[in-house]
Amino acid sequence: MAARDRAFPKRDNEQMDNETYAQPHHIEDVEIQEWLESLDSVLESSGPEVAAEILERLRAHATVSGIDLPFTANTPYANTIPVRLEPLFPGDQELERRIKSLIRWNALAMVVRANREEHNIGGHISTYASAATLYEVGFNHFFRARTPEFEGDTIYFQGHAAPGIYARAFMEGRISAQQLENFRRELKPGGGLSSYPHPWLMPDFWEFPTVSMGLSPLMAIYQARFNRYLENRGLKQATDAKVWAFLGDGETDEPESLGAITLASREHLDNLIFVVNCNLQRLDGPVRGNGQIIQELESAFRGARWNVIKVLWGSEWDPILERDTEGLLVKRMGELVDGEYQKLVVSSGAYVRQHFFGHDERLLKLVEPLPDEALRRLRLGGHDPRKVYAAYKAAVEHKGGPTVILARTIKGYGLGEAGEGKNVTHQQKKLNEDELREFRSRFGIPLNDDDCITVPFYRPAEDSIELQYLRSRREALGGYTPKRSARSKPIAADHDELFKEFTEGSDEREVSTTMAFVAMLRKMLKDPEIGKLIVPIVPDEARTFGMESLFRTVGIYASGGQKYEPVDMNTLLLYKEAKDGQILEEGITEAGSMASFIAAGSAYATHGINTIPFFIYYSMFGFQRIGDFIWAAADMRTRGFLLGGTSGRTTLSGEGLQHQDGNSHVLALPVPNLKAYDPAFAYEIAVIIQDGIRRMYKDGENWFYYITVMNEPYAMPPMPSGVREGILKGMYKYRASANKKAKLKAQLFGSGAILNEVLHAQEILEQKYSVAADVWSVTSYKELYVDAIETERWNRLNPGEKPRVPYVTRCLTDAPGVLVASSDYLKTLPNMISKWMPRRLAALGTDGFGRSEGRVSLRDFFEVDAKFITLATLHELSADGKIDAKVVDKAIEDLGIVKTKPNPVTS
Ligand SMILES: Cc1ncc(C[n+]2csc(CCOP(=O)(O)OP(=O)(O)O)c2C)c(N)n1
Ligand SMILES: [Mg+2]
Repeated sequence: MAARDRAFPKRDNEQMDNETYAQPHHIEDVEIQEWLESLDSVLESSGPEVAAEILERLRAHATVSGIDLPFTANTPYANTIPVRLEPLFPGDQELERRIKSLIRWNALAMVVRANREEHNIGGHISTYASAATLYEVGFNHFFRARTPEFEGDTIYFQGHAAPGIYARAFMEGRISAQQLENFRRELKPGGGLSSYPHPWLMPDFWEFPTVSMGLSPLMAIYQARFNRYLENRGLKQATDAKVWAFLGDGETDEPESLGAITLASREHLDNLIFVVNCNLQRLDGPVRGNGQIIQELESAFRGARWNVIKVLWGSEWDPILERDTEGLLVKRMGELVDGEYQKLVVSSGAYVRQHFFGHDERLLKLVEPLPDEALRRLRLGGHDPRKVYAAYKAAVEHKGGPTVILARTIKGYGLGEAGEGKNVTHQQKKLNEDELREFRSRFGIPLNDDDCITVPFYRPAEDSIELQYLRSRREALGGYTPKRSARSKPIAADHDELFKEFTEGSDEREVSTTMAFVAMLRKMLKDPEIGKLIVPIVPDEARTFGMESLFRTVGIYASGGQKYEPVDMNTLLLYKEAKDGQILEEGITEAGSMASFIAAGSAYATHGINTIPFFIYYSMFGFQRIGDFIWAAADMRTRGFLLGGTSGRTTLSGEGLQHQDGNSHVLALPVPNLKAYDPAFAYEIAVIIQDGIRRMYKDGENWFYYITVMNEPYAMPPMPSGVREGILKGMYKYRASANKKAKLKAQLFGSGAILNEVLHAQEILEQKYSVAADVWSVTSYKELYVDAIETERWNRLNPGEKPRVPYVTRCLTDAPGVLVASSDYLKTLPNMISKWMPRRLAALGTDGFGRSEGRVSLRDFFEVDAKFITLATLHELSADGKIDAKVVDKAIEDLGIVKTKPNPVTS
């Protein structure tokens, strides 16, 4: 340690500043030598671990001593796996090359043919062309299928590579030539293939929708984590199954792509492998023309403690690198920016010699023996099966954390003049005759000059060695993939008993619908059949929703268990984390929580396990923030319940513009398989959840649910008889007017907490204005709307039949009087069903920006409270000529409505 004292001046006070170091200290060689020798002696006596520990401590000491040590998470621009550690390639490389070439051809053919058939139908050739080796090595050697005995690997295929995956399935005999012919034209007779991976459109094939860039990397991370959750909770056997996610290098710019990578390392997800196809290009041009995307990604992933494997150079480079004893070539490799590399791809061998190697005489010497053509054909790592195999093998064997493989490839590989490495290549869909012949020759496709320009699909004979080999490889890996099937055992019970208590009312006790839901959740968690299947998911809002008691009862999932004594150890509401904890407390990430929801809600297909996710969150941060994940969940046929908590623009008081949600029910409209409810009472929630569990998990229907719950406390009434069906269909009469004699009549519609305002208005109208009003609870405008448009369509297509009547129309056929609807959401919700109502509808709602105010003021501001509902009703009666306008004017005064108040829609 004497050496250390000499090398670093002692720190004698906190004020030491740069001046202390102003005179550069000349380091004598002998000084360095002493340091190196002491390290060597430690290495010899105590081994590399101790030596590493000392260096680490030294680094820490240097940092606290104020020494600014340069940091780099990068390794040289070279393959991570050295040649000497490369495993033998176990397959028949030549046969695999031939199979891959045929797949390349068919993938290209389906895009070219589709566009000949129908101009501009689209499709992508270049993505798969660059990724073919990455996939084929996986298919031939790594991707294990799902079998009854083994759950199989889970693979997220890059969306734009879909033609290649179809072309392989064609070779496997799983997809017909007719289907290939109808790529991107699913509606043609005989069916076709969807443009991208969509489980909704191809439920027996695709498992994961990946084409909205950035979603699949994040979903894959949470999927790998959820697999561990299932194991740690004893819901499935622990296996070495892997989650593979293939992504584009351009895709990594999406914030979701890298947004959760620290979770993967924190959770030690060695069941997770990312393969980033680094062709250095995206759609418009280079990903980082002026930089190096691979090095950038390496440092991000290494910084996040991932195992990073770079596969940059193919085997042809190995002998050259071996001759490079001074490390000049690797240095040169690291100097070029990606724009320069892209230029080399499209250039001749002579150009490569001059501009890459010509930089230094010594580099030129290294490649002197090679002709120009050989220089042009120096392969990149991602196109060399041996290098890719080595990387995959290292990845599947890696323990303790996730792996990312950064594989360098060429976008549009093999397209030659038609687009290889060119900026336009992403959208290349047409090849001329010469280009087709060149591609054919380059990949040895057995088609003559005339045949090849008709771009036929080519599949070798059933007993050809290619198909025999391909089949035998897949047999060895358990069968074909991708393949999707819903394979969980349906739940058996109806659970009437479980939900009964919630239909009985709260006996005047004031509770919110959130509290009611949490009480249901608590009870469901105890149920012998579904209890263990429930997956509560919350993004750091459990206390907001009054769920903290669940921490103690079912525990928060923590894969490593709880390593500390919680600060609230001795309280009833202690923060209990456990290896088999049930709650997924995700922290502040709605995207991550949604990815967990997707993993849990699709486990019936991925794992054959009926997990039932309940994801509760601040409703404003749902559709509005992570709408595309919800869309992906829908595509994936995800089942489960989304709970929009603290919802309602005027019901969530105090929070203001950002938090108050009057939007989510409108944003829920476009998701076709999502049922959206805005219930007012506990029994409505009980009916919806019970029925949802039946439909999704017993009858296997592909729905998922959005239910808004609120934090306004009020007495929960018992369930009136005969309303179950109405709750589910979207509306039912909750309270008829007691005054049968009144001449003035009205039908009032209310949803969520606003139903109470409507009930209050009912009283005012009866008592002060002699209007007999019936009150309806509208639980779902979306259900009413969907029923109406479906009925309308049926009638249009069946002109000779007795017309069907939409449910909303049937409800109101004999309902007299004016119609007034109010909700805590945009007025468009009631307005969208008004055309199926027997008369004109007045709609009140919360269009506009929220305010940080109390509930009473908010409802006055948005004009959805009892007095505005009363006013709207009187106004409608006046418009019908039933009362004088003066009565309305007087009412405005009596009700205390300020005519000059700000307009909520525009203020
Ligand atoms: C969220 C989203 N934004 C934009 C697109 C349109 N898009 C499709 S592919 C693509 C470029 C992909 O580049 P990269 O990720 O590098 O993949 P490559 O094809 O090069 O392998 C773009 C912009 C998309 N599919 N999703
Ligand atoms: Mg790319």
